[in-house]
Amino acid sequence: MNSNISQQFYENGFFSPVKILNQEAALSHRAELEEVEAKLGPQHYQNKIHTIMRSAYELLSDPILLDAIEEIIGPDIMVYNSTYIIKEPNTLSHVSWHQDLTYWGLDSDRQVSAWIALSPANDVSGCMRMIPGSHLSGERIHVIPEDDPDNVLYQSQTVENIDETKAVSCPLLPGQASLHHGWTLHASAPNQSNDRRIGLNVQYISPEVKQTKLPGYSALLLRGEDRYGHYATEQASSEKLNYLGIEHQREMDNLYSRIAGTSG
Ligand SMILES: O=C(O)CCC(=O)C(=O)O
Repeated sequence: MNSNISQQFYENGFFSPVKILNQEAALSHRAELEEVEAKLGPQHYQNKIHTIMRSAYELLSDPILLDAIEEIIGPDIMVYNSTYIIKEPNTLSHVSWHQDLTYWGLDSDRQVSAWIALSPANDVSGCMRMIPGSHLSGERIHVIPEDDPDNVLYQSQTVENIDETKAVSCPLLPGQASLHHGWTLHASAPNQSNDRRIGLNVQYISPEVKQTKLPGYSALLLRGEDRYGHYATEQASSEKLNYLGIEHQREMDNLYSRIAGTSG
């Protein structure tokens, strides 16, 4: 474990890579996801996926990852959301330059996002790119382009005129993760490889952080204590695939897209 995670994170706005699992273990998590996809159809961008998939919960609660998160936001850790972000081989799917906190409705930046690779993420497959230090300048203006159907983001929100010569790629092997701050400018290009680019995106918060846009959102305590009670409680899936939880997961997915799918 790298002891200067927090220092680098707050200096650069991201830290990468954190080595969580070996490649074999990561590939078995990929196989679990692909089994679920064979049963339920595509799982790209399904929010709160850890409430129906045990594998997603195991990944996001991995102790090595949580140790890194703890270095950044302290000992009380909740998971606010998890979603697979999947770019199919040789597709145009991409993510424009943006800052997460612009549209999440959180009242504090005591949060961190992790992106856990389940397949190789690199410049060919469209790994994440970050602008170092961009979190230090706070919120930037986002525009909503008329037409960008291949943009993964709900509203294709985009910060324009980024000096891409400053961008740093965060390549990851399966089983590695990157961590980024909610004000860090980041983006990713299309997947030009012949394999799927699969990542589990996880948002961790400290329990004091409030969601200010819509009531009723839940979160799950992973470590430490929740002394605030801002969130409805939720259960992690105890089964490979929790069929009984699907309806609730879909409701929460819908609520999440109403919260995060509008700016402010
Ligand atoms: O999956 C990607 O390429 C981008 C993900 C992203 O924007 C995020 O994790 O905040």
